[in-house]
Amino acid sequence: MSRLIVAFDPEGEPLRYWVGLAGELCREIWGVKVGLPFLLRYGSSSLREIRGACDKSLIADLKLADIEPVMLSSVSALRGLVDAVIAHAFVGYAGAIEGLRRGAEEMGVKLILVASMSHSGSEEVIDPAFERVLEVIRRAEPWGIVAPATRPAVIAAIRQRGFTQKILSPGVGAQGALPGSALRAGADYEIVGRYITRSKDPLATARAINLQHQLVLGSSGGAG
Ligand code: BMP
Repeated sequence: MSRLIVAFDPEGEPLRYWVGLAGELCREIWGVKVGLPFLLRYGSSSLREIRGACDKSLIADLKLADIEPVMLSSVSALRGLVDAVIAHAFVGYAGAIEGLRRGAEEMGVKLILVASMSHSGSEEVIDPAFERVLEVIRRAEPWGIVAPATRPAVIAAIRQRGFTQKILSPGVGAQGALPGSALRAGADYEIVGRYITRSKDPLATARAINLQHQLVLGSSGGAG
């Protein structure tokens, strides 16, 4: 099973470019992550085309950070189109993540919460509240947690505190972390965007990352 999630962050390409890329990469990836750049450009119905090209996990990276009913309204708009949504945990449990967790579950959408981010500014506001953010995540019991490949110690700290959820790590490639480094620290999946999507040969790059993952994990980490 591949541990690679490819991030589709468009810069003006036509949708068919991404649909083609999804098909090309499908055998090499665990899933595709799309965010606001993708959804605002192509609309949520475009997700059906991505799914048609590659029936792997589809994650909507909405980075939700709002009151419960508004976050639930966003998730509901993507119901049946995606497998999971990403929300910020720093908004707190009461009135926000508590209801989001319950509502997402009722809609059959997995919830992934951000514990810490990959850019350096995460250390300004989010990381000083790390323990409190983790407390929200502990109460919510989401399916997955986002933690940065750029700071593997954060991933290790989450594992040390006993979290058994899937950890998804962005920051590999374009942001400097080496393929395999987040898995080594305890992550389950590495999220890779530009390093693959802007490379001359995305398929070869994805294969090379999977090879690196196999080296880190042993034979269980292969493509599929
Ligand atoms: P890239 O590999 O091109 O740097 O893209 C990283 C992807 O992961 C982007 O889609 C971004 O929104 C996402 N991401 C991130 O870079 N850092 C975080 O802390 C959380 C993210 O979701």
